[in-house]
Amino acid sequence: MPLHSSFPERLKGGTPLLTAWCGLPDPSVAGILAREDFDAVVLDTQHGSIDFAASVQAIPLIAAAGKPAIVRIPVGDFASASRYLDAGASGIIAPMINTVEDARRLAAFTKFPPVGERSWGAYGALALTGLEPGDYLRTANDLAVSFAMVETREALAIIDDILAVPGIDGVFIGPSDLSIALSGDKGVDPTSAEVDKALDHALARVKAAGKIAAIYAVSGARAAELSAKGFHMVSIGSDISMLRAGAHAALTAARA
Ligand code: 3PY
Ligand code: MG
Repeated sequence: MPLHSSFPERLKGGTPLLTAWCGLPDPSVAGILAREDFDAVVLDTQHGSIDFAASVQAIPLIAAAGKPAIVRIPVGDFASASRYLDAGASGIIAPMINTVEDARRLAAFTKFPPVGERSWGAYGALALTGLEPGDYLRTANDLAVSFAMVETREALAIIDDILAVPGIDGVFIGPSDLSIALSGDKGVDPTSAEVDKALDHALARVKAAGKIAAIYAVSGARAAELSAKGFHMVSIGSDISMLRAGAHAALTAARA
């Protein structure tokens, strides 16, 4: 039985999944956070300092905690998406998908033929899933989730076209970049009323397409609001922000 065969199904199951968000360079951070009550762990190789080798080490640590690992790739680095899936990632988040061509390239690198053009070599994934090569080839396109990030005005304007690309399983909203774009590049406020309005629109379009809606939340409280709106997956904060918040709380208590 594939380790995380239930992940794409659980995403659509009605209960929002909450993920950790890791960018610190040591894979043990992701492995440790996977032991908390998160449903999955995201490795952020776009803005985090975690690199390819550390991410590939983190994936089995996350799997050992019984959780799916999802990797955010750097902008346009679609070739690494295939490599993370080969290593056993259960999902890919691709930032700045602003054209239908971007979405097609993401699908090409994350899905096997006939949907895409992913090349064979999923050795880590075979070890983690326990599947025979033929069974993995047959099921892989449905085992891992490909998220196109919508975080610009351009992407919002063509969200239906992005969602219509075969192999794109869902949309992941980047509310910070979106807030910069919607403010006319004047500021960053991922919880602004303008962003909320855009989120409601994007969420409705994703649901109409029958696909998965995911988003980044700057805090646990914001994650609760976004879950209540109906997002299927909400990523909370980051390892650095949690470390800082923990340090702040401990020092405030100690100096009280
Ligand atoms: C954004 O909010 O722009 C993101 O990419 C989430 O980290
Ligand atoms: Mg962003």
